[in-house]
Amino acid sequence: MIKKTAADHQTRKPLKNNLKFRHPIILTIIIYYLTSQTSLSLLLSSHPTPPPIPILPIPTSQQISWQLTEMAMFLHFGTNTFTDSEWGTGHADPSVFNPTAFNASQWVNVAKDNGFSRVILTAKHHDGFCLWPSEYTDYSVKSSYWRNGTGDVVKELAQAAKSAGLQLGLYLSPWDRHEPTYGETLEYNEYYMGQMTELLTRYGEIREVWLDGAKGKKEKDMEYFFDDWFSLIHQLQPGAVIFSDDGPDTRWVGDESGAAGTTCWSLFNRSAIKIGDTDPKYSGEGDPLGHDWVPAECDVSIRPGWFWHASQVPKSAIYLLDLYYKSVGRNCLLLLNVPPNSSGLISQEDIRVLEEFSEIRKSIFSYNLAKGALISASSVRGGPSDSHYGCHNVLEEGIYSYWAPGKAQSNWVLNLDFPEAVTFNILLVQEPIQLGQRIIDFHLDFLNEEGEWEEAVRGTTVGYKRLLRFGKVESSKLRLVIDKSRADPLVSYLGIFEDPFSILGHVSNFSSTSLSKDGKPLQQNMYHHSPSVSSF
Ligand code: FUL
Repeated sequence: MIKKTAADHQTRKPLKNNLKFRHPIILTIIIYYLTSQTSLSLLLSSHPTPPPIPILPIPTSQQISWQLTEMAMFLHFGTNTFTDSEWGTGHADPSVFNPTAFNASQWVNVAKDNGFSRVILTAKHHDGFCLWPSEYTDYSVKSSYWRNGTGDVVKELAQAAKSAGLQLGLYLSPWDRHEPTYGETLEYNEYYMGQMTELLTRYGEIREVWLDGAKGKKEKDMEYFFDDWFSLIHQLQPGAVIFSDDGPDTRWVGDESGAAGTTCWSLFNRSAIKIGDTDPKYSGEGDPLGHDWVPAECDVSIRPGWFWHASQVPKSAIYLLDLYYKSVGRNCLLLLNVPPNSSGLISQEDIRVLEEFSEIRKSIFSYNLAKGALISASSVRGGPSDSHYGCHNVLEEGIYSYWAPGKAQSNWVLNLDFPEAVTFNILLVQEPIQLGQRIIDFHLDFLNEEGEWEEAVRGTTVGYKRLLRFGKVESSKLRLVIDKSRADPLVSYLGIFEDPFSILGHVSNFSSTSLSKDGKPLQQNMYHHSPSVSSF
């Protein structure tokens, strides 16, 4: 009989114990390896790594839904359309308002067919004329000949937008040059809130309320009860975002040219701004140290004026493309004004430009060249096998899937390897803004013919969407490098495109002309505000 030795017993012990007792160094090495991969918990339990902690401030669900719409169409329409003016005096006879071919469905279809998911109407502009039959004044459509005084532009637009599945926004001008109570603080605030209540309770869902601080220089002084207005709006229309110089939900970008700063944070300090007295640089760039989430909206008109004037022509599609890069491509919403004419329709020359603009965008952005690349990352949150945060996510459109690097890394790189060289001049980067805006500095490198990394473009801030244009590059290897970030950077979408339309440095040459029906350039007349008044 062979006697079992202590050593024999030891060999039958599980490997774990064996190692524990006989090879503590090996065990230490294994534990070190597992923990250094930050995936120990994943290996021991089958739970995935949870998402990173958001970095405050973060957007509300209304702000996210607003941002996802990217482009809205502004509709300036009213007595000014018929009197060839911009800032009506408030004394135009209501009978001038008579759009003989009015058709709100045409407006909505033009918007929808050309990529706009929201329309915003001047329910009341500074002249005080109301496009709906307000009970608080006679200065409205009910005193016009249009539809024998029974018409309601807001109602017809609301119905048309609803049937087409478009969101509706309304502009109710605080400055009112007709209303006799204007200047009496309490009375006018009551009047304004009464009108706001009519607009927000009669026409179904309103997704944006737009108000500004514009006012002529020598006009009556008065205080607006903004806090009361904002509370009322949120109470009556919880799904709406409020636009003003300081938000609360979306801020004026600080100019009316349709362009944001090349650095553009959705972070902002509302307390730093007074409505009607903005600092264009602060509003255009936002504030990396801001405590409030208030992304910017870029309002601009397709024509020189906000209202339709027979003498004016629209900007060119190439000019609008430039604006798109400078607004949507800089983390903002583009609010493009397309003023209906005096017959009550959007003019054919504007429609032609919008169609061309839409075709151009489709032809540039319909194919993301990055989809043909093999993508790898410097690290992945949860380890290389955690598919929740893998770099493949950056090719899935939208903001809800994203690449996240491993925790506590100092270099953040996404590599793109193409089977053969690609030619491109546009970079698109998106962040999952629901987790906060993070990226501060980034750049794109390509491997040049000498086999060296060369910088194609460098940028500051990403946010919801960042588009960068640069000179054409041909290469089969690229890398996106995040140089600086407020927290671990997250990338939800990465795009590489070729834009044959934008000739850098030449875009503004297209700004003053547009093509007429016969293809001849039309001359654009710049509209100037009357010298006695100033625009905000
Ligand atoms: C400004 C107004 O003064 C202009 O007339 C226009 O409505 C523009 C969108 O906002 O504040």
